[in-house]
This record gives sequence, C-alpha cells and structure tokens, in this order.
Amino acid sequence: MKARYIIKNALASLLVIASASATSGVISNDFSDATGVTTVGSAAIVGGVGRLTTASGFQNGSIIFDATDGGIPITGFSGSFDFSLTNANGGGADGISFGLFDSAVGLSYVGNIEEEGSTTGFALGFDTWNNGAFDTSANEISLRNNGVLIQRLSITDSMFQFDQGSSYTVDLSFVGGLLDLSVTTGSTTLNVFNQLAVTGWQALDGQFYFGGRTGGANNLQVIDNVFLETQTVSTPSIAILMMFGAMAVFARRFK
Ligand SMILES: [Ca+2]
Ligand SMILES: [Ca+2]
Ligand SMILES: [Ca+2]
Repeated sequence: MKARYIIKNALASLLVIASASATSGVISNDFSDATGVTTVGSAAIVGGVGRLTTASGFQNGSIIFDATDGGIPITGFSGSFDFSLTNANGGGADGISFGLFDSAVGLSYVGNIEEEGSTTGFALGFDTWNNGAFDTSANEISLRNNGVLIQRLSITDSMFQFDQGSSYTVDLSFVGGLLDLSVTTGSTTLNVFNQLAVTGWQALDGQFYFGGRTGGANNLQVIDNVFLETQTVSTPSIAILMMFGAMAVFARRFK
C-alpha cells in the first residue's frame, strides 16, 4: 500500500471520531451546603435549598454554578431540577430563569429582568407576572438563545400556575441543538417542548445559573435537586484534531 493511501484513510476515520460528542461535566447538587455555587443578591443556600428570592418586595437573586468543563465548549446538556414559588403576596411574582451563559461575558439578564434569562447562551424563563413588553400572559415559559426569543408559551392549565405554591420538576434534554422539555407536578406531566430547534445555538464555554426576581407582588422562590450532565467535544477528540493537523502537513509532503 502506498503511504498516501494509508494516510488518506486514517484521516477519514479520525475525522469521524473527532466529530463525536462525549458526556463530560456533571452537576449534582441538593444544596445540603453551598459547595460548587456562587450566590448573588437575594440568593442564598439555606435550609437545604437554593433560595433565589424571599417572599418580599423587589428582590433580585442568582445562583451560579462553577464551570463544569474547564473551558471546553459545551455542545448540549440534559438533566432535571425542582422549583417552587410559594408564600405568594399580591398574587405572586415575578418568576425564575435557568440557563447556560457565556463565561467570557459573565451573567447579565435580558432587560435586567432575571426571569427573562441571560443575554448570552441558552435561557429558559418561568414567568409569573405580565409586565407587558416581555410577556403575553402572567404564566408562561420563554426560551431564548443569545437573548433572541425563540418561543414564548402561555400556560393556562390550573395545575401549572407556577406561583401558586406547588412543587415542579423540570426534565430537559438539549442535544444536537434540539430541546425536549417537560414539567411535572405530582403525577401530572406537561410536555412543553418536543425536539424544538434552538435557532442559532453554538457550543459554548459557559456556566449554568438560576435567576429570580420579585416586584411589589412576590414569592419565596427556591430551586433544589439540580442534576445536569453536559456534552462537549471530547478532550481526546481535540488531541485527535491536533494529530489531524500534523498528519495533513505530513501528507502534503508525500504529494
Ligand atoms: Ca435539598
Ligand atoms: Ca413577567
Ligand atoms: Ca416573560
């Protein structure tokens, strides 16, 4: 066999390997202590939960998780978390967000409103007050990528009025730019997104976060039992890509 033929075939198979994703970082946090997170504003790790806001007016809080993948871009993630918005005053408000923001930029919120989610990366909002400009109802889920609105769903089901004190579990899978998301309370599950394309998504060196806000109306807003597993372009694949570069140079010498 000629050297060029061998190299050509080796390169083809290496490219296939390099394009595969690998499961990487894991967050598994029941907030028994404050390990692995940074709290901002009204947020605190208290009583075994992640509290975003107290049931009082004009609170702003964030919980930011330590980086999971050491700077390697995250291509997708899956997992679950619990949330509850209890102790409603004035009907309850304003809601919470979850997402993955760009670590290089830092965490900031669309309109400086926590429940709308981050201005960078992937952002889900669980919004419980109709503020007009950012809302179509007083109970809705929004999805943004890099601050651009992809979906905003008003939810009328009485079991899923998020600020009325029930506990909810969110299950999500975001793989290959497609999002599956459901919310469960008790034994009832609401399928929210099914293989929804998150337009514009690109792999991101990011960190997971939750945000929450109250206005005059308010809730005690807490999260718990956060489990997330990331997918990245695997570290071995990066080494293989570097080998690919070296072999390409080598192959050119045989021309
Ligand atoms: Ca807990
Ligand atoms: Ca709102
Ligand atoms: Ca909203």
